[in-house]
Amino acid sequence: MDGFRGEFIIEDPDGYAYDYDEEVIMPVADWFYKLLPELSTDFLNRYNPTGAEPIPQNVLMNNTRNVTWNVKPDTTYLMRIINEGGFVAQYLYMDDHDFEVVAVDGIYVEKNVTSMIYITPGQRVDALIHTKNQTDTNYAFMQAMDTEMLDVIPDDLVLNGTNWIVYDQDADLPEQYYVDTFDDYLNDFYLKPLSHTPLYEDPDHIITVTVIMDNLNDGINYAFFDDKTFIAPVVPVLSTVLTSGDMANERKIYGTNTNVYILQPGEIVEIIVNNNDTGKHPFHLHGHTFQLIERGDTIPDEFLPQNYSPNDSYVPPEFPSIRDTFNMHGQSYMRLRFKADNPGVWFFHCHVDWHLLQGLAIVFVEDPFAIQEFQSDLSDSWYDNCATGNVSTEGNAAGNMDFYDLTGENVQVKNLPTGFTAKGYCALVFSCVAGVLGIAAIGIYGMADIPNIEQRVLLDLGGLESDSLLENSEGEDEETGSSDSPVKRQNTSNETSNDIEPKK
Ligand SMILES: [Cu+2]
Repeated sequence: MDGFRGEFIIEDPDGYAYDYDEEVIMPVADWFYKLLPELSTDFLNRYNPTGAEPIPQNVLMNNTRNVTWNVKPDTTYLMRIINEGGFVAQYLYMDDHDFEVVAVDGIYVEKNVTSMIYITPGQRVDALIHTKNQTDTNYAFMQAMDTEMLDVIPDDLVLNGTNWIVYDQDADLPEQYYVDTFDDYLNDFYLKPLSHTPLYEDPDHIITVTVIMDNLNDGINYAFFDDKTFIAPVVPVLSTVLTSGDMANERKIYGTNTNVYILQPGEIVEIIVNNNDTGKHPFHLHGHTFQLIERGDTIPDEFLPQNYSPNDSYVPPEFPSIRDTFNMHGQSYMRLRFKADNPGVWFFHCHVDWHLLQGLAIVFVEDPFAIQEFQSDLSDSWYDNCATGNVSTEGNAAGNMDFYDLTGENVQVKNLPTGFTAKGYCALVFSCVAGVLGIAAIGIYGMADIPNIEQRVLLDLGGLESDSLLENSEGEDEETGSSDSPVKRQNTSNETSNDIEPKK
């Protein structure tokens, strides 16, 4: 997020599936003026109990602002769009030009023409753009933040960026281009892979998890899958796989908060993610692409989360959309399937970096014995890195060679206590007593007689010299102990009453 990044393009050895004339790489990102260490310290903090994410200040295209993309007329460009940002998804749209989406996350799809692309952090979209057969007009190429992901919209936030498709470098650059709605973006659920890979039917292994954002006893707002937030183990999971021998397929050795699921070779895995949070989450899986079987609609905040119900009749697409980062709507759910055909240790996590910091991750240990077979000899750099970082490379999640002994593992802090603690009861009792005393005091004061009432009325009506009353009323006030009677207030506004000020 702080800018140490570049684009890594893997060419198809068989050549690109669609014809084009020229290729451009167009990364987009959000931009925070402060660096991550400072932002994350303020974010994961008891003084931010709601877990409000830091808000970026700006949007970038091609790592800058106001890009001029010089084009040739009547040319087909392959634009590789990558959201390299850490948090906010973006809408992309152009004046009088269309995107022809041909691939997402490295998966070719049947051509889809759209005027608007929605791209979350971690997603990649390949689109063909045909330039016009003219050379005298330039066009705006817009990017806009998905403001629904922001808790607040500060005044200084730049919500969109204007870039230009430049046919003539001497011609004017137009003003920004407006759209009426952001609802018309291409829905990636309906993208049909060019491979026509059929639906994986009848999953062998169903993993159901629920996303929850909640506070632990340190007051920090964490992200959970069910009741566990991800915390990195003392020993990297891959090291535990490689040093645990026959025990490598036992989930327990990977620790309590590593959120490990063991996958068997060749099985069809279905992940059902229920989102009990109101925010959107772009979920990303390493080592695989997955099929999006079902995605629930957006549920407005005022309604309860809608979890997946296996009893609802539903027919998945014949050729489901495939990619490695799917966006899940707030308070909704989605179902993903993949085949466990790639042994490895694979992270499944939200691609919003803030949510990953909060612990929104699962680790799949896929076919651990195959990993031992194929990868038993890691490179020197692996061991060097671990040594430099003082990270142990053997043992269970706690670094113990007795693999069932997890003493010393990294675990989440205690839950916030449910209900009242002793301190809470004390505070409640004292608050009640103070409240009762306060009401009683008002009652006693309100029922009390007002001394010298007739004289005071006369004074108000100008029928009495104030001195004669003041002598009296001071004496009265001392008796009742009250120094704040309404009558005296009236007197203090009287020029002749300065002599009682010190008493007030
Ligand atoms: Cu998230």
